[in-house]
Amino acid sequence: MKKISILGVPMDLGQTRRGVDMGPSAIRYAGVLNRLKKLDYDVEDIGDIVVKVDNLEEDNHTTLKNLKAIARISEEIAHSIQTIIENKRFPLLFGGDHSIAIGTIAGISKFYENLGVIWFDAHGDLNTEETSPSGNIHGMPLAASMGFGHPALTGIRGYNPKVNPENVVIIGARDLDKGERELIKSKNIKVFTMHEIDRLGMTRVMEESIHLLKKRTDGVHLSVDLDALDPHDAPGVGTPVLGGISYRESHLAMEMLEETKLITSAEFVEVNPILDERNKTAEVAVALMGSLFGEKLL
Ligand code: EXY
Ligand code: MN
Ligand code: MN
Ligand code: MN
Repeated sequence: MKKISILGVPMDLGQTRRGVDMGPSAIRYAGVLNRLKKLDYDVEDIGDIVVKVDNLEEDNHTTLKNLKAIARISEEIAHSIQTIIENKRFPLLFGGDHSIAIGTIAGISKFYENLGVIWFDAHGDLNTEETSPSGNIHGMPLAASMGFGHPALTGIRGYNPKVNPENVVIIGARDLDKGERELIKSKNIKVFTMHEIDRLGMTRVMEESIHLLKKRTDGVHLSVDLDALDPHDAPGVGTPVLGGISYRESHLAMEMLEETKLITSAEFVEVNPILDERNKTAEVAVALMGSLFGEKLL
């Protein structure tokens, strides 16, 4: 698809560190529009979803922070995505914290019989109300998309589940909670932890991921949490974990995805310019988009 629609979601309600709502601005400032236009795409920036919490909105749920507001905004994200896909354009979202993925996947999934998801992340984002150590919804979007968790999160757009666990591949994990490990085992979710990346190399990890999803799915959503990368390369994230994917490995992964033309939608999340070093993490995100959309040196 040579037509891309950019949608910003300045949402910081899925966690407690302010500043990630400035992620879409930071990514735009890093020059994403020109970068993609140079690759000959028809790119439109449709602006940002309005993320506003009404004081009157009752959000006194104790274990799921900002549940009502996140559920409401997820519906809006899903609605906007639906319009983008109906217009036959590629949805490219900028977060915001990772809770935005609940709305993204809810908007995308009904256009596919069998949606696949590639989830680059230091974390599993597989918690539910019962297993979450924090109550932060950005640690739950992948579970919610597979139908596990609070109905207000799993039921966006009125259907559930959005993704079959067999169609999910997590890459870069190195910080998983007990309940997340149990879900991975019981649902047989494919996870390439940093151990597998070290051992097999990114080439083989991507070959296996692509092979698995190619035969099973008719569309693949790419969700890139910048904390998948090593904090030396991507310091501007709210929940950094040492020992991550290198800058070069992450480019290789994007380049291999580009070669297969497997990806049908994408989001780049958790860029927090307040925690960053001179917009480095937003620039990394834009560079990765360059590779994902076909930038070549020669
Ligand atoms: N597993 C932890 C929690 O659920 O609170 C940390 C989650 C961080 C989620 C980040 C964005 O990927
Ligand atoms: Mn995440
Ligand atoms: Mn993460
Ligand atoms: Mn590059």
